[in-house]
Amino acid sequence: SSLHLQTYTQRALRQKNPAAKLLLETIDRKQSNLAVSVDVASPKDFLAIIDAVGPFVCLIKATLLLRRLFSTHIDIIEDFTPALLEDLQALSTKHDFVIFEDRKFADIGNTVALQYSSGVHKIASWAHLTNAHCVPGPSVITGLSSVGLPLGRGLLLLAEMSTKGSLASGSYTEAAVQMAREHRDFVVGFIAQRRMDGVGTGPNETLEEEDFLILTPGVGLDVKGDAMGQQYRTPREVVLESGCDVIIVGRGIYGQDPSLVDSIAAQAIRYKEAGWAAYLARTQI
Ligand code: BMP
Repeated sequence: SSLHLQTYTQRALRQKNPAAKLLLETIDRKQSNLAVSVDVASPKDFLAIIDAVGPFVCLIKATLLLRRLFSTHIDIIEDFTPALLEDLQALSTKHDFVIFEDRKFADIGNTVALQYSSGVHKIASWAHLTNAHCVPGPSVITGLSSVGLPLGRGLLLLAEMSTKGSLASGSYTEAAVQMAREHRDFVVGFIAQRRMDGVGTGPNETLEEEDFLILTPGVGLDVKGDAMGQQYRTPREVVLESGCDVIIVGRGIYGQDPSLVDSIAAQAIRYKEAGWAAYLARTQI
C-alpha cells in the first residue's frame, strides 16, 4: 500500500475518525507536519513556548500536566481542574493546533477508562489524541475506547520507541499493529519510527488499504542523541525515507533556555520548513 504517497489533503478526505481527520486537515491548512513536545516544569514556560510555536505547528504534545505534577493513580481523584487546561485550550483555538496528551496509558481496561475520563485532568474532555502502551493487550484499547470514541477522540499505540535498546521491536511491534487493526475506529495510528504498512501480515496475505498515521519522536537537526539514550534522526530521514507523517520535536526547538521566545519561534520555523520539504519530496516522486 502506498497511501502515504498521497497528499495529506487526499488522506483527510478518507479519514472517518474525527480526531485523525482534524489532524490531517490542520497539517494541510497550516502546511506544517511539525508537532512540538513541550516538556518543561514551569506552567509559565509551558504556555509561553506554546504561544511562540503555535503558528507553526499542527499539534502540541503535552506531558507536563500529568507526569511531572502527579504520580500514578492520583489522577483518578476527582475535584480539581487546573486553569492551565483552559489556557492550553485557548491557545489551541488561537493558533489552530490539535492537542495530544502523551499519557502512555498502560493498565487494565477499567483503570485506564477512569484515568482517561475522570480524575484531576479529565483528559478525554480536552485532548483530541492520546496514546497507550500495548503491554496490557487489547483491553487497554477497549477501556479507552469506551470513553473516547463517543467523544470523537483518537488513540495512538506505541509500536516502537526512539530510545537505544527499546524492547518495542519485532514481534512486539507486529502485535501492536494487529491490535490496531482490530480497533480501526478508535486507533488512528502509531507512535513509531517508520511506516507500518503490511507489518505482521504473511507474505501472501492481502490487506484492505490501511492508512495509519505515524507520529515520530526522536527528531533533531543538530545532534544525534542525548546522554540518556534518546536517538535523533532528521526530518528528511523520518518523513521521506521512513514514511512517517508528523515529526515530534522537543528540545531541538526550545533548547537549553525555554524562556528565549524569539529563538524558539525561529527554531520552530526551521523544523517546520524541513518537515514540509521532506513531505513535498515524498509526495512528488
Ligand atoms: P525531545 O525531542 O526533547 O527528545 O523530546 C521527545 C519527546 O517525545 C519526549 O516528550 C518523549 O517523552 C517523547 N517520546 C520519545 O522521545 N520517544 C518515544 O519513543 C516516545 C515518546 O513519547
